[in-house]
Amino acid sequence: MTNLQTRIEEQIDNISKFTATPGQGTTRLTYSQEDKQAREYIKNKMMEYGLQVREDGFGNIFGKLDGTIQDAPSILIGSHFDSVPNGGSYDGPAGVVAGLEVSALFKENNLRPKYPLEVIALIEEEGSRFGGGLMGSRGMTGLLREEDFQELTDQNGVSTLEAMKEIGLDPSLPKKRAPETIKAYLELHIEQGPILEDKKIPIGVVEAIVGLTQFEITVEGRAGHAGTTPMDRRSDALVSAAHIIAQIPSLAKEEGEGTVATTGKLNVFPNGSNVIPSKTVFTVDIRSGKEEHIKNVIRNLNELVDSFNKDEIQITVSQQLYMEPRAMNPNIISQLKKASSNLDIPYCSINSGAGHDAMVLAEVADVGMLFIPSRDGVSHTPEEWSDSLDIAKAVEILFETAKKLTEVEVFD
Ligand code: HGY
Ligand code: MN
Ligand code: MN
Repeated sequence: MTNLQTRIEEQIDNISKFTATPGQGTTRLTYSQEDKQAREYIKNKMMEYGLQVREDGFGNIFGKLDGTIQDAPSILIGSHFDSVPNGGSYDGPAGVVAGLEVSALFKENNLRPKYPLEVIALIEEEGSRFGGGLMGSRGMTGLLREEDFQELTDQNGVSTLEAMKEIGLDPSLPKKRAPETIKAYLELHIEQGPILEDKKIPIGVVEAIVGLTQFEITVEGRAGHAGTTPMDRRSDALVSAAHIIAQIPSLAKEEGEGTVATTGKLNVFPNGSNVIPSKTVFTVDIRSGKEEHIKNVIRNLNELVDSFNKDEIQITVSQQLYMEPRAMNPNIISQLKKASSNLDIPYCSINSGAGHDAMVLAEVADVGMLFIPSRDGVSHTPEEWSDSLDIAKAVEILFETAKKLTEVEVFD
């Protein structure tokens, strides 16, 4: 095993230890104690690799290698470091570690870039604590307004600002980053699907990322005694929600073209086995490669909800995230492909069914993404695994590409 591969494995393994559910996968919610541990680890690594470390007012972490051109825009390289509940070790950290190792190669080869290289570790990409997702990148690019950020609370009613302060973060630090300070963004991510493994190809060069939207739907009825309330005198919030949820997969199947729809979260109140539920809150996640399909499913979902919004059942729908499908930058795509060919690393083009911070950064900068295979195509589970050899290959490709984009000065 190469030195690079060993360093990659060690870092992925160390970061995976920062979990609230040891032995049951990675649970690292934003601004949690596990976030704080991972943050300290990442910042120490950045310092060890000679980078200037800072955090912004959202808690995004930046490790900068200065360029020779004064005040030049940076090439950002990284990913997120939060997780889904009971997720895997590679979703996010593989990209952060790849960014760190690209910067280490700059240091080892004593390279001075003209444009700065910045390793970034972004918060709340998954939305597992505050909902929606892509929060760190949306905040940094201004897509999420500061006032909306401050309004966000988790399911215990803890606000973003309170949670930040609990782990010693300073929300008064600069938040939105001027777009002109970013020249490009590169991200390595695990594929989270079966394509690369089926094709036995180690690298996917991402062409486009699906559009996605997330809703939180609240159904309100009336609590009652499970034993004494006659069946014809109930306003059962869970039964209405169940009817809606059961029909959501067919909304996506009828739309076709790879459209998907998922209910991943369902909370029942007051959640007593002998109490007729007074309220349920559930999520709906809709994705497609074409925006028209997303809009069609949204329209059909609203019609479905309206058909249950009657008698003593009240239903409210709140949209938490909407991102159009996003193509990666053609110039960066060709640079990633050229670097792969020059390094004799097999690659193919691939589209992303998962959302990524890259789709947000694409609003303000040129963006490129690489995928590596996920074993058995699984992700968002403790079984998630990718080969450090593939991560090392991606690091080499990103290193070649970053040297070009930062216009490294070649000393003869
Ligand atoms: O949901 C997604 O696609 C990503 O894992 N946040
Ligand atoms: Mn991810
Ligand atoms: Mn994920």
